[in-house]
Amino acid sequence: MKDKLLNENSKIKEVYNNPIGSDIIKRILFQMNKSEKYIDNSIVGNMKLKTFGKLTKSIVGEGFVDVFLKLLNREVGPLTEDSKEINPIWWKEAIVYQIYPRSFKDSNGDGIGDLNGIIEKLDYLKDLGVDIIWLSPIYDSPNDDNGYDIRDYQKIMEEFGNMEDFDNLLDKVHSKGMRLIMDLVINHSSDEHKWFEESLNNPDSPYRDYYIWKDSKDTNPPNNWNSFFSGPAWSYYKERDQWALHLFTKKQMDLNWDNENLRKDLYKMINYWLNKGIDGFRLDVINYISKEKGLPDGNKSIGKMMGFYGIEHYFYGPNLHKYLNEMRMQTFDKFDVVTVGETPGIGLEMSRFLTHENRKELDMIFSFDHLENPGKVRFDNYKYDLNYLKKYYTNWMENYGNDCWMSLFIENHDNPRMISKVDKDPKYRKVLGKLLAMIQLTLKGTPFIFQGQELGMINKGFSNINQFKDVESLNLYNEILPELGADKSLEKIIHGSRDHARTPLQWNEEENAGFSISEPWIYMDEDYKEYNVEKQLHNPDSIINFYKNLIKIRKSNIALVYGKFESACKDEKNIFGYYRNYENKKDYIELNITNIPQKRIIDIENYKLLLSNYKDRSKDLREYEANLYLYNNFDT
Ligand code: ISL
Ligand code: CA
Repeated sequence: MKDKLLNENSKIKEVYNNPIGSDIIKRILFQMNKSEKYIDNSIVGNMKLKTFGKLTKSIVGEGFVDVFLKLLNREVGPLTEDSKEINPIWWKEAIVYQIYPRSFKDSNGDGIGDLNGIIEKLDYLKDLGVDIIWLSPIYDSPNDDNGYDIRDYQKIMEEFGNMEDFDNLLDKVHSKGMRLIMDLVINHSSDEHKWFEESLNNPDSPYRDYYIWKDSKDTNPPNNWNSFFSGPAWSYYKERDQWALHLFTKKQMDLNWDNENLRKDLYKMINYWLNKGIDGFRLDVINYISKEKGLPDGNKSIGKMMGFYGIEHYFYGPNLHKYLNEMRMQTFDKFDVVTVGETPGIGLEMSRFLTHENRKELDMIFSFDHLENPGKVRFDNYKYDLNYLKKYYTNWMENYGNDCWMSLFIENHDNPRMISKVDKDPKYRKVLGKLLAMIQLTLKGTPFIFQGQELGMINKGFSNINQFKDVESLNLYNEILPELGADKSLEKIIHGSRDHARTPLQWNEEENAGFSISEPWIYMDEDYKEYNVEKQLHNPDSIINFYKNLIKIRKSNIALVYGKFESACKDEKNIFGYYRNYENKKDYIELNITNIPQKRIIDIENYKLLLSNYKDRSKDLREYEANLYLYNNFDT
């Protein structure tokens, strides 16, 4: 690799041909809402990196080229030729369902969901067609960030139950033929974790160096990095006369992965859970674990553009691949389990390095580049254009390769509901919910359904800042309040708050939506009276039943799992059409991704309709119409 190192005399097009370079350039263009045609332009393409740096200095600022080169020249090693065939394995065929335990089902009437509540509903999940359940964190935690701040990795959060309840849950999940994966939050721990307390207070502690400590820089924080949840990423502790790094809240302290003993302790803890028989992990912000040596200041332009300073020094850090491979060999690789890494900011090419089967790092990752339209961020008020989703998925379907496997998701506990992003008009809620299901369950990859998605849940009718619970929303509100004033600040929070996804699952039309006999821990509106599980299970035309049918079809139709993706109308706007081909089987998926009727592009005469979100047939495609066909022209 060494002879291929890029330097400041390299041309922009060479940089673009480097996998990491291509990801970063695409990311920047995305953030600026600029087309990739920029790079194809031969004047730009032939420009040397240093010239580009000089010309754009007023935009990208000092030092940009250096930072960029450092990322480009990360030792990532070559990838082998793409395999001809996909390696079949259980988790590629599975349907995953994400549970946010606090809001799934309350069994003991304290208004908070719990493990026994989940046990009560296992038959519901089984019946839906779920194969793997992913639990957001259930470990002991002071709940500064709803369990993503872990105090004790080997203890269950009291509100959720105890270890006996957990063992019981795991047993029941397995006895029903499903699997269970846990959330693993190891970029940081709670400041109430005993490691942190020791690291802070005891100079002789073996845990002294388990966190990222640094001296002041002229009485200021050690660098300009900021937290994802407002304010600086550093807190000063007088006990050590030093600052500790926290990329998230003040109570989520970043662990020092460069310390070998810390890594060993983490692997021990991971093996504790694997030995219990769980089936894998979702790894929280796992691409942030390795930070650049010396923790240099973040580039100001990148910081301004991304909204966060310092990110280029840890989102794809120097030892990331090494640590992931080491962790896998010490833990996961000894068991038959699946891992999926949550990796904000990681593009397709980097992702290939993280998930390529030969490299033994992660099985899948969550890429986030499809959750907002180009140039937009979560807190912006805009209507999401599904043409972008089509472009994003088409690119991944065509270029991710047979040795990597994609995770397919459009919602999780960190994002507003997808239906609300695309079209708030209630008359389209049902067809749109089904269209989104059709996309997610017919593409190549493992679908991750977030609780409530199967009901077509939408954003909540929040109207007052006091209704919000999420630390991100509350911190952001306080940060923007002085400049924007109360009304505008509230409006922004309402657009982007993670709390939209965190309200109780709507089970029936009884009080508190059948979630709890007491008032739930978080606000909920009246939507459950119409949109709830019980009602939908009884209605053959409901979104839930659409999901159920779709999952059944997928499971009996191997082309929908391993079939090759073939675009049917790549360049036509407003229609998303594709085939899934597998030996002599072929499916065709036809989607109108707008609320305006569209002319059909592919003649469907020889196709047999398997499922549609409209009852009758028509010549043109109606608003958000979604059809799944089987090609009917084979003899077998
Ligand atoms: O919301 C974000 C920043 O504004 C996202 O970048 C998000 O924080 C990121 O996807 C990481 O999320 C995960 O780690 C967080 C936790 O709050 C989220 O719930 C979790 O999914 C810190 O542990
Ligand atoms: Ca409870």
